[in-house]
Amino acid sequence: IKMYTKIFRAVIIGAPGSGKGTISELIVKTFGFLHISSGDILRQNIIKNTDLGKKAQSYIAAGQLVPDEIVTKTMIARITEVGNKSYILDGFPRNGAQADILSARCQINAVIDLNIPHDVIIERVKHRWIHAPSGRVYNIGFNDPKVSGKDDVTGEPLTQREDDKPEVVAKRLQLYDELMGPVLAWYGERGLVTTFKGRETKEIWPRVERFLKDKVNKG
Ligand code: G5P
Ligand code: MG
Repeated sequence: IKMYTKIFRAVIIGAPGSGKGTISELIVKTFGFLHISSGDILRQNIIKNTDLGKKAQSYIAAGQLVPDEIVTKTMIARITEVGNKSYILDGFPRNGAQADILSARCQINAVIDLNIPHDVIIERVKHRWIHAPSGRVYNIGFNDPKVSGKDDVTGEPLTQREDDKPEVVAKRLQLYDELMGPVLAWYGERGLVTTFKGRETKEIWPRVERFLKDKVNKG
């Protein structure tokens, strides 16, 4: 981790369940970047029943986007707080308006686009369990917790996400295609997008790792 000293800012983009959280966790372990996930931040606020959590809950449960002004304020505050550290942004920006605000605030060095077929995603999220306070993600049969139903680090109970119900997943997938198409095109025009296509994290991660090592070393 110590060998990477240049500040690097990446955005990870991909449909719900495409593995943004999973790949981000591997990036954290390998490169020491911070993982800034809008979904994790919102879910932590829901657990703590903060004002933000109260506002966000019904949108998330319905598979809709939380209003821009709420999310943008929260995410820009977090990015500002992080300051001069390398990070990976997961779940933000989520539409053209958010991408505009982000680009006015900081320069993004790379966009990692995970392209996973919908049939794979629909199957995966059925088996997803999370430790909501930390954002740690498990999957039965792929990334099992050491003790069934318990978080590896805290031993606390795991839960399923309210928005992982099949009908909500379908809505999230549709919304993703609608809103992120233009955002990907916008980043694409600026030469920032690298797409990683596949069905499994074990084939995608080595490619992402090589790509980042290359980018980070080149400076
Ligand atoms: P989130 O939290 O940003 P999504 O919908 O973008 O949610 P999600 O569902 O968190 O994305 P992911 O992070 O891409 O998916 O995927 P993951 O959790 O790593 O992997 C999915 C599952 O597959 C896991 O169980 C994992 O273990 C497993 N898995 C990974 N690889 C493999 C594999 O190779 N094989 C198998 N078998 N399994 C595997 O946003 C949630 C909501 O918050 C609001 C919105 O309401 C949104 O719907 N929100 C925002 N609203 C407005 N603006 C924003 N910027 C917002 N950000 C969040
Ligand atoms: Mg996630």
